[in-house]
Amino acid sequence: FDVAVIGLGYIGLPTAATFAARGCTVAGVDLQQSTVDAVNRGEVPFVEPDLGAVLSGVVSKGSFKAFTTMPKAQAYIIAVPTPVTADKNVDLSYLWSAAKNIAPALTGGELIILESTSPPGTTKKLGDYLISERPDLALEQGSGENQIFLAHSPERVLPGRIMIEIVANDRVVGGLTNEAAEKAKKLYEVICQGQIHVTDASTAEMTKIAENSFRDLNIAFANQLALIANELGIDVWRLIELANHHPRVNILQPGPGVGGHCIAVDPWFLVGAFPDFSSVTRAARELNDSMPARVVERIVETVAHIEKPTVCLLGLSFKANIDDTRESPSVEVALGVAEALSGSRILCVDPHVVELPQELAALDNIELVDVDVAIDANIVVLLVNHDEFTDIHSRLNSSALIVDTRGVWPSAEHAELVGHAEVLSS
Ligand code: SAJ
Repeated sequence: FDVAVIGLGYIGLPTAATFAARGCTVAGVDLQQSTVDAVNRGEVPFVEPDLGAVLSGVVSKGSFKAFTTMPKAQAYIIAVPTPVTADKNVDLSYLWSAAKNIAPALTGGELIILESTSPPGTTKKLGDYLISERPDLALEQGSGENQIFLAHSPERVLPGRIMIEIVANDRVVGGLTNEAAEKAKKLYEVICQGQIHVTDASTAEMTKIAENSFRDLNIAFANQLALIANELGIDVWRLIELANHHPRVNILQPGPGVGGHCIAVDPWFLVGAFPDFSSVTRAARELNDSMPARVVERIVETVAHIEKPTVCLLGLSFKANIDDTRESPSVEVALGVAEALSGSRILCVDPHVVELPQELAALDNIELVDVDVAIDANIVVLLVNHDEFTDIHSRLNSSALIVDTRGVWPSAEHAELVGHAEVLSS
């Protein structure tokens, strides 16, 4: 194969399909037999616009095939998860398992690219690991036929826009050697229409972590403003809108917390590696992590006068217009409300989600329902700004209590905590 992509998830599968669509012969590798089977039928096991059409095209053309075992390839792209553990330490077990499987397939001359976001120094560790498994190979420039080429090229695509951004975005490519970086650049030129910036591996690793830590910090600042605006009785959305008219200010939006596998995870790589120099990053992370509990508190306070209120939660995914509920602040809010209001019915609505995530399905006072069933609840909480929810405001019962954590619905008279807690009429 020209390229083997290891990890057929949200990043690996689109990457593999895009290389195959651009004329490469591509192998996809995943430990899950069910994922491999689905992919070989041309089916995408998650929701991502436009991926299905590209995948079924390359599978039926025969330029892409998935395996559970490691094939031989000229280039290996590693796109496995690099999550954090409960105590916020990086878990590189998927990476080491991929590396263990790649090592015996190498013959010398291969390019190995780490795409997974990783703490600084990981690409070097990966290279050293491969050489420890295969002492007949070498990393150093000028080692001849036995040389293997290690590079880091962090993915930067936004879920929901992956098939566009994988081609259009600029890429950063960092090599353990110049030769490795140049080879990686050449490979990405096959799919990438953006600029490809060449650097060393550590800089590339830090670039990705800096981008996501910056976004987390900016969202934390917005959330901090929401808490302060609540104390002042002013509208945080209006406040941010006005501040953003300044030519050099661009504050992001407050919300019920930061979810997903990137922004809520990657800053911990910095904190873990450099605890003495990352107090700002840590504070931002902790503030964002505290938001779901604050939303739960707001909901509980708002319905305090109602016995066994019915609660409608709009949105379960971690952000708008996607189906991904992993690390979703909405799921945390639902769990918190279910615990705090144990005698109540909690009705979750999400047009993109077909079944309750496991941790919610285990509870007996939570249901996933159609919006028409939930709309008459005592309190309606907007957690995700899915397009489908934009106009629901006008259909709500006039006595419904509303908590809008995303600032989507018409501005309330008083902004409270995160967004508006507004009594339409009482
Ligand atoms: N969020 C807010 N307020 C905002 C923006 C986002 O509360 O103003 C929340 C979202 O609701 C969500 C979370 O933050 O819960 C993260 O969403 P996101 O859209 O900011 O980012 P992701 O996780 O979907 O994708 C990010 C992107 N990184 C940056 O924009 C710097 C993407 O380009 C990366 O490729 C991706 O992380 C990744 O894989 O690292």
